[in-house]
Amino acid sequence: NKEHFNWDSYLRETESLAAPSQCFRQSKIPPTNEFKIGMKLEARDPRNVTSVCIATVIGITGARLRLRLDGSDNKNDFWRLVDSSDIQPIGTCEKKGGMLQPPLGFQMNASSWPMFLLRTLNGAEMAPATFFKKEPPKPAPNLLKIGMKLEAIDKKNPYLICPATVGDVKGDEVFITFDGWRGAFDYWCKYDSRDIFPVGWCGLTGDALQPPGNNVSITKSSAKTQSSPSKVTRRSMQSPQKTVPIPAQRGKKPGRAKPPGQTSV
Ligand code: MLZ
Repeated sequence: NKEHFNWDSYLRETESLAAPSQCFRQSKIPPTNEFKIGMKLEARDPRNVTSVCIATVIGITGARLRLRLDGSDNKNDFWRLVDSSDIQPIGTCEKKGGMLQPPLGFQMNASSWPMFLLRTLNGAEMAPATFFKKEPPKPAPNLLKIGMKLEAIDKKNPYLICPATVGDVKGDEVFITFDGWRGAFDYWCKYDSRDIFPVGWCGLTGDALQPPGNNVSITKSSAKTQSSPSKVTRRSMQSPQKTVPIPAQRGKKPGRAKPPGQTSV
């Protein structure tokens, strides 16, 4: 199941087009990730977005950081791009007249927060300001179109970036459908979401792009489609665009024609 996923052949096999990079709120050249594990920074609490908390870098993946809020548990890790506006150097909050807050679910008595904060920051390795990159601007209008391919974060498994297709567009909202997963992970988001990336993003950042699932047909953006009842029932229920079944193995090369195998994690 470690077959290498290749966008070029996948786009060809699915007769689909990659969404141009201007569609995304991502820098054309991904920001360099200079962070090191153990470094501390300030981060907006994802579960309580009015709070700015202390976070520790506990993992590095491509242009993203795996973060854990100090004083929280290990079940609520989250991932942020190094050019996310949700993170900033230690001291930023205070400089702006704000106060660092305990994370939602702070594991100690609330009264011990001031001392906890002091001890947490004392002797901590703080990520230098130069490691934080400027968030790219919003692209002007929504240029994403139904059928375009992209890479998107699986919100149910946010460490995963997966091949996806624009399933629908309504104004500034786009419906992200995950190739080969029968709609189970699909979601609506704004076109300028930081969770969606152009094709090739993971290749550039070194993040691992998941292969598509093999649960359903490949979504195809071209108009032609077959629709015998058996094929129709295999279609992704939430995918409005035309689909074709995964081609059967061609010739003698086993597995070449179908999308690379995926792991059921
Ligand atoms: N193996 C896990 C993760 C699936 C990830 C799908 N991403 C679009 C599961 O089956 O739930």
